[in-house]
Amino acid sequence: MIKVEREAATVLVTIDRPEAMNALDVATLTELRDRLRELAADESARAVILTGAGEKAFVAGADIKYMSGLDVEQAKEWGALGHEAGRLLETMPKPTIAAINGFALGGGCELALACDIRYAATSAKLGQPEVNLGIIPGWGGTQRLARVCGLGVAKELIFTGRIVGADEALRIGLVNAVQDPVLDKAREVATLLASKSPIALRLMKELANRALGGDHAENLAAEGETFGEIFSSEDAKEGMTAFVEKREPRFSGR
Ligand code: DAK
Repeated sequence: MIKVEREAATVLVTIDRPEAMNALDVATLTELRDRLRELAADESARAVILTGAGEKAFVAGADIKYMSGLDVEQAKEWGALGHEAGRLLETMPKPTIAAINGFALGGGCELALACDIRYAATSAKLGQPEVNLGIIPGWGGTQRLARVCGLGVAKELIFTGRIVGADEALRIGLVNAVQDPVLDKAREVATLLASKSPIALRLMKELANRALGGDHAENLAAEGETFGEIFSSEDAKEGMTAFVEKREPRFSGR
């Protein structure tokens, strides 16, 4: 099951399937996709944290027992559902933060990779062990791991299926920071982000998502255009006026 808890403008989404180390079956992944869709459209939610219930796992992957019975068409549908959840985390117009406790393997690591920012507990263990099952990462792992850690690191990890601990994950850039309790760190940053202009955050996320693909010159032109347009927002006026008046800004999202 998926728990959604609001704390002011931040939202904590918890994947809670303790009997299987929070591994994702169809019901859990569908529920996660549906909750993420709602949060993407909900303007009162300004930052989203994704975590796994309990101490042992963020998400131990796609449910292997379920996957073992799939035929080609069913596997493609299963892949598409995971991709949809990942794209929502990656493109929803607000920051998404993975708070990784324990195992984040296979589809679990891929969901974390789809988030904008990743924080890990010292207990975190991350990797793409699909190769050991005779399959490949199917929810973005062959693409996003390379975007986050570089192609050489990504190829080593997906080819070998090697699991890395929190310290190595930090060293290779797979996570942004390691801290216990990891939820405190995620909440602190989510609260900070929720206090910033949601318009600026949305536009920065859109532009940053283009940084590693497409035409560089076009992407820079899009940045220039967007930079100009943001000057029509109340938040831009408020931010710059507050600086001049030596006070804290109050962003309305308009
Ligand atoms: N699926 C189903 N059940 C799982 C599971 C998983 N991924 N991971 C753990 N469990 C279940 C165990 O079966 C066990 O259940 P019972 O046997 O007690 O009923 C329970 O959780 C506790 O696990 P263990 O007894 O094994 O606990 P340990 O502490 O000894 O070990 C572990 C924890 C996480 C190291 C171990 O459970 C493990 O290795 N789990 C599998 C990890 C893994 O390989 N994850 C990657 C899954 S593959 C695609 C779409 C998606 C994907 C690929 C392609 N397309 C359609 C293209 C994604 C693939 C994956 O995510």
